Amino acid sequence: MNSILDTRPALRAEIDSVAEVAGYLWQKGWAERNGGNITVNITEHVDDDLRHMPALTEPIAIGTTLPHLRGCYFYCKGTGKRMRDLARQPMQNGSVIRILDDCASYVIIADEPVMPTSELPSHLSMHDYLIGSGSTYKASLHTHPIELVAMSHNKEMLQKDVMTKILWSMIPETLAFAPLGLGIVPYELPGSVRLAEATLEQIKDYDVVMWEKHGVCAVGRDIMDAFDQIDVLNKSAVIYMCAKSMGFTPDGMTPEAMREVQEVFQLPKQRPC
Ligand code: 2HA
Ligand code: ZN
Repeated sequence: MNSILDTRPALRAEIDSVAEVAGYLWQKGWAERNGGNITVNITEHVDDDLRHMPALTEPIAIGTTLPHLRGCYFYCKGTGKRMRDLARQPMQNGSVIRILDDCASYVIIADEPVMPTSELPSHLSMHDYLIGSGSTYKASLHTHPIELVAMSHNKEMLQKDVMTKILWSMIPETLAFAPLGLGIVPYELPGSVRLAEATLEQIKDYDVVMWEKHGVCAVGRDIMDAFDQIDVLNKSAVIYMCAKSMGFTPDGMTPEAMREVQEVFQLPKQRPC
């Protein structure tokens, strides 16, 4: 079967990267069954042929109105689809959608009418915010990283920036490569507009947010960047958990050592160490 990727190497490279990350999510045990979702803004790769491509579906409501998304195109993981399948066949387990002029609905254009992720309201709300704020970020990723989610089952950890400071202090790289830390979204129903709204508030200040007792959601320049930020944060969660299971609470790097990393790496300092 023909694919829109056949004649578009830049778009193919983008989708190959999505497939690569989907494989990592499965290997890490962060993507049981259909867990997690990915959306990437691919508008920059859209040519006239794609723009005029007939829709495979009737218009479908997003559930919210997102004014900055008019005429944008997204690759979206399919709802109910498995990351481990997407890793091999991204265009059978995801699809490309076009946002319509009402900014409140979309159609699927390629390759197959695979319905997009159940978390579409959250993902598209974040993309709308990113475009509106002039960000160059293109990707959004939701996944279920085991140790980070375990930490969210504790009230103290859910206080603003408590988890961020613990995770930063486990290893210098986490501070360097997830320099905005981890925002917190109190528990909301998966796929709900309430979850989307709460996520949006946090994504203004953080690249990665914790959905309490569920998973994390990250935005990034591309899908690899979003994945890397979650990966370094979860690495710290694993170190914290290993120390705890050896019977002690880890000391963590000192505030001075962390401030030195912030200075040397010239990191943004919205949150003091
Ligand atoms: O797509 O992870 O939050 C499956 C989910 C919903
Ligand atoms: Zn989920």
